[in-house]
Amino acid sequence: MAVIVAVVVTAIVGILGAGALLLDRRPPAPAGEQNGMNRHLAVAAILWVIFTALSLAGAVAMDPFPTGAAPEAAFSDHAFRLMTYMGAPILGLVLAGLVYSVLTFRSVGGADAEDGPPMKGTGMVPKVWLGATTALAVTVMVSPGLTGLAEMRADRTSDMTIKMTGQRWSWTADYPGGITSDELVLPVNKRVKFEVTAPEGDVLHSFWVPAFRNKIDAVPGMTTVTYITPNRIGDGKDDVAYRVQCAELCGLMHARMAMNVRVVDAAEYDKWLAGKVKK
Ligand SMILES: [Cu+2]
Repeated sequence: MAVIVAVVVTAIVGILGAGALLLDRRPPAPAGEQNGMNRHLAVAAILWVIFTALSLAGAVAMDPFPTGAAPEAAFSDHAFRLMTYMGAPILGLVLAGLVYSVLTFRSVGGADAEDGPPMKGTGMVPKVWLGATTALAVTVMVSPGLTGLAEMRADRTSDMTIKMTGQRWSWTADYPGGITSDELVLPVNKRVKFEVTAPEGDVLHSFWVPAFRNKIDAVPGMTTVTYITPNRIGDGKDDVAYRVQCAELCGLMHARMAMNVRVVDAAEYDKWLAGKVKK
């Protein structure tokens, strides 16, 4: 699916670029110069296609994500991949222009260091480019941006609620029944509603578990809500993706503002909870 999108995007950019060149109303250059220019553009266009294909191949092959331990993680991974594919033609274009210019137009020997002739006006190219890239950016904001967020937030049901409080520079997890913990233990495959906040007079923090991807701000005196369904057992001691990490620069110990996360099976969760109650 994403590959198809990438190919379609490349095609659209190519067609718009060609259209911009055709619409270019600058007075034609002398015949010899024009032929040279056409050759340069032709070689650069071929390089563009090659570099775009290489970038796409790299984007398809790479696996940049930490462990994903919730269905919600799939949304951001999908959006990340999509935008990487859409960025490939841009990277290809920049590389084509850069590499070709460096190889072809470099000064040789004692060539003079004077500026070239000034360029006046660039025709329709910048306008079409601006229009095309704006359209692409708006498209991504709407889908998967807004549609993905709406889909992710549609399900407001949950099996349990945990209150997360972020304060300089630690997290506290409050479970139902007055249980407080300095470790976030979650039963696998249970949908959790996180009510996230920070004490009055504190600063902004952000609740983020890399394995779940999503972040939500912890705002002093306000409660923000996010829903996660952990679906893979894991422990922050073995995999750093399982940790609550503050994701909003909040002062000196911001980087250390972390809490261990453990996703466990139902029996282990009950055992842990019973141990907490006894204390
Ligand atoms: Cu913080």
